[in-house]
Amino acid sequence: MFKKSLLAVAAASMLTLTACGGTAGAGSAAGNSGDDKITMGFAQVGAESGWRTANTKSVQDSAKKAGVDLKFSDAQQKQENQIKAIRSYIQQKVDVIAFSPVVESGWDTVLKEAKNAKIPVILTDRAVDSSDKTLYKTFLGSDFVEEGKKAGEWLVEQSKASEPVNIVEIQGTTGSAPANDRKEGFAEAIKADPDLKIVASQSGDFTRSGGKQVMEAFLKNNADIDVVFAHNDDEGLGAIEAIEAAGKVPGKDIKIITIDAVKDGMTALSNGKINYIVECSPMLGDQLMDLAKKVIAGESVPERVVTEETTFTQEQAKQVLASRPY
Ligand code: GZL
Repeated sequence: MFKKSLLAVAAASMLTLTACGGTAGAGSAAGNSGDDKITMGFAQVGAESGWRTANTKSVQDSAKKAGVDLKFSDAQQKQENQIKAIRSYIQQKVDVIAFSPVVESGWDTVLKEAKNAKIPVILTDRAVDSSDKTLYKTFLGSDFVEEGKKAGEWLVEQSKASEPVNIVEIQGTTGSAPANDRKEGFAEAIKADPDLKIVASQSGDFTRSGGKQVMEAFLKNNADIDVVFAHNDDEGLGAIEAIEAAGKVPGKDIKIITIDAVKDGMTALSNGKINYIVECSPMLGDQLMDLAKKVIAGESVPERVVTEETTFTQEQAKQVLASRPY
């Protein structure tokens, strides 16, 4: 709406200028209420984890702060719901569409519809595997391969003694960019130490209940588990419940490495139940609104904007826990 009213104002002003040499105000020439607010359609994955909740809050708070009119939808982790939401934003003629694709593939058709409607799309948090880079303006989010690598590198560093280390992996949502890339990065890093072996790997769908169920199965089928690599804190917290129910001590009998660094994860880390967390920042809202304004104004934006992130040991978690914003 913002972009269209701008074009309408420009056209009308040209007419006005030609007709009477004056310049019409935005409101009167475009025939709208002079509303120069940007309207963004945001199709969120769902509310599956503490990370997602923090990400939703960041997007909503930043939209308010930036004066962006935000239309928001929660897809309950279903791709068809995200596609429906994007189509409804196209119908509503929003100025820009932003979304976090729940899985990497199956987006070309709906993204082509947005392109044909001349509505720019910004990918935030997760990426798509489309070969057509003209279907979106930019990607804002983490380097998930790097996150998986950091998790694996810590384990290689910790496992000096040359004895077999049995690892079970609780993957994120099947087909999602973070699950694919974290798996890749972790496997790449642990190749450095042949004693480190992934003996089981299954998706917990980035949820606490999923992590608990998968860990219960791992404990039943694997007598000797030394390490859990969970693709997010929520799965790691579910694994802790299963490990304790099995009478073992999480963080000691079975070491746990996770990714995200949300409050509940950092609390478990500072209490010694998790051993290491790789940060994945959900606070993408401000950068998203800034990119949206640039895209609508026709300014060039980087193809990819990677977020700054760090890692936490148990000691570091104790120091920063109280000041963590989410
Ligand atoms: C990562 C994000 C992942 C988080 C999970 O950027 O897509 O999805 O790691 C969340 O906690 O569910």
